[in-house]
Amino acid sequence: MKPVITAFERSPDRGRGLGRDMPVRWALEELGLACDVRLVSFAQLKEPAHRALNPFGQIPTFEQDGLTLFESGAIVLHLAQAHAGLLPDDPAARARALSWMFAAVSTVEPPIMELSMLKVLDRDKPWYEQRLPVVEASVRQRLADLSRRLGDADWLEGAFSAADLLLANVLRRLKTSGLLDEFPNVAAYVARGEARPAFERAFAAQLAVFNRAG
Ligand code: GTB
Repeated sequence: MKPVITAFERSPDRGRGLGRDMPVRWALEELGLACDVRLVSFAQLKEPAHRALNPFGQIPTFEQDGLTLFESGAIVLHLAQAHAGLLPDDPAARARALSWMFAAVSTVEPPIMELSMLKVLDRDKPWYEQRLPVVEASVRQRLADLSRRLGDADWLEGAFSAADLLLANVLRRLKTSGLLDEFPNVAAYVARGEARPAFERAFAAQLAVFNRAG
């Protein structure tokens, strides 16, 4: 059976592909797997039927053959383990790729999300101008570390893997911040990810949802 994933009926990012359905869509496209997408409203997210799929009442979810998953990173990992093509065959390289997958969602993403949320929610706060450079500095530190590690490599562990997919997906959120431009090799890494045909198809699919909703 085709998997069913959930995505926002009307994404607040206005089709910029910043919702967490994006890495799942991207992974499915990389693997050449079709899926059905069930669109949910904010109200539906918090209803018992959706909470049965994701206890936190969030997108994305993944259902296939009786298996229900939540957390975009876990869904991408499941797909990468179940199908060849998104993780190295060599056990050590595979384990290193997993380190990077966890790093993407638990070490790199938190300061980036903090920066996004600060800019969206707290611009009017009296402490905003003091807090902004502090959070930007923590993002900049992660970018500097990534830049040093990446060097002139195209991808983290040889060929493109699920680790690059998750990391590039997380870094995309910085595109309008100006911070990525300070690290040209990291900016080029993100651009390489976005240039992949699978990314382009996934991006177009989520944009079509936004355009359809008007
Ligand atoms: N760690 C979880 C995962 O990776 O799956 C996080 C899931 C998550 O945060 N889902 C968000 C959600 O369902 C949507 S993606 N939120 C609804 C709620 O919690 O009630 C986060 C998101 C939302 C909006 C934008 N945006 O507008 O730019 C970007 C990202």
